[in-house]
Amino acid sequence: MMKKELLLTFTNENTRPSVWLMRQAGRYLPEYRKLRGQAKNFMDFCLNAELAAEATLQPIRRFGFDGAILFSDILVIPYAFGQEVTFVEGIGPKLSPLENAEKPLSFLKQAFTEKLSPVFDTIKLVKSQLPAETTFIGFSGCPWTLACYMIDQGSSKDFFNTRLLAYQKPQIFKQLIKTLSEAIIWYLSEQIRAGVEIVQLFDSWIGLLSAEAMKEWGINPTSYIIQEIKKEFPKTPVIVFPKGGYWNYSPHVQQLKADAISIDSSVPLTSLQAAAKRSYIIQGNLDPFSLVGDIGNLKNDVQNIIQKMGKEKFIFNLGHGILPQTPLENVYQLVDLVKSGKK
Ligand code: 1CP
Repeated sequence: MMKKELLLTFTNENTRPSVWLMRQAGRYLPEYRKLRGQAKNFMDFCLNAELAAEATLQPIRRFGFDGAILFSDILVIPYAFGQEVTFVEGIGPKLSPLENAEKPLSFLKQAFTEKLSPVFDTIKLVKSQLPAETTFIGFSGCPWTLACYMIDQGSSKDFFNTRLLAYQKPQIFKQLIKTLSEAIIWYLSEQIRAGVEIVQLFDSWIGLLSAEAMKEWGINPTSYIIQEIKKEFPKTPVIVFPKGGYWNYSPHVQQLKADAISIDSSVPLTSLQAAAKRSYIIQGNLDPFSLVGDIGNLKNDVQNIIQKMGKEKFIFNLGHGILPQTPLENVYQLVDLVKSGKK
C-alpha cells in the first residue's frame, strides 16, 4: 500500500512518481454527471457540502489517485465578492458586474465567511471518509486569474477588459489584486484549518501578460500569498500552476518559494533542471488530448514523461484539466502505468 507521505513529501520512496489529475472530478465520469443532476445549478453544487464531498471522493474510489482535490471552483471567490456567478451550458461562466473592486477585504470579510463556509464543511466531510494513504489537496485561483473572470465577467480568449484596466487604472487594479491576495490567504488558511494537506494555486491566464506585468500581477502577489501561508503553516506544501507563464522557471520558482510548480504541456521536459539540482518538485505535464486518444500513443507519451522526469521530485499530472471526452479506460491505463513504475 502507498504511504500517506507520498504526495506530502512528493516521493514514493523512489519507487514511482505520485499521480493525480487536474479536474479529476468532472463530466467524463458517469457518476459525476448523475450527482451533478441533483443540484439546480453548478454554484449550488459547489456549495453543497454533501454533493461536493461526494464529487471529491468519486475519482479516488474509481482510480485510487494519490491525491484528492477538493471539489469546488475558483469562481467561488468572485461569488463571495458579491458577483452573481452562473454557468451557461456550452459557453462557460457568466458573472455580474464587479462592484467592490476598490473595497478592502475587511469590508467584505463577513460575506466571505458566510458564503464560503460550505467549502470548509465539504473539507471536513471528505476528511472523515478519505483513505489514509490519499493526500487531500485544497486550492484557489491566483489574484490575476480571478481578476480576469471578475472584470471580464466570464470566460474570454484574451481578457481584454482586464488587461485594459491594469494599464488604464493601475491604482484601482493594484487595490483589487491586493484585496484578492488577502482574500486568498484567508481562504487557503481556512481550508488548511479544515483539513487539506497541500494547496494548489491556479494562475490559468498568467500567460497573457508581458514579462514585466507577469512579475507585478503574477509572481509578486503569488509569492506574497505563499510567504503569508508559510508563516502560519510552514509544513503545508504549496503547488503553483502558472499556465503558459513564468518563462525560465527556475529563478522565479526560487523567488516564489513554492514547493512545487505545475507545468503545462508546452514546457519541454528537457529544459528542466535535473531533480538532484532542483529545490522544488515538478508536476505535469501530459497533454489532456493525449488522454483522449489512442491507447498505444498514450502509453508512449506517459512512458516518455516518466523516463525524462524520473521518480524523484516529480508528480505525474496533466498539463491542464481533463477533458469531458476522456474515455475511462484511458484513465485506468494511465494510473496503472504510473503506479507500476515502469520506465
Ligand atoms: O458542467 C460542469 O460540471 C462544470 C465543469 C466544471 C468543473 C468540473 C467547472 C466549470 N469547474 C469544475 C471543477 C473545478 N474547477 C475544479 C475541481 C476539482 C478537480 O477535480 O480538479 C477545479 C480545481 C477548478 C478550477 C478552475 N475553474 C480553474 C483553474 C484551472 C483551469 O482549468 O485553468 C478555472 C479557470 C475555472 C473556471 C471554470 N470553471 C468551470 C469552467 C468551464 C471554467 C473555465 C472557463 C474558461 O475556459 O474560461
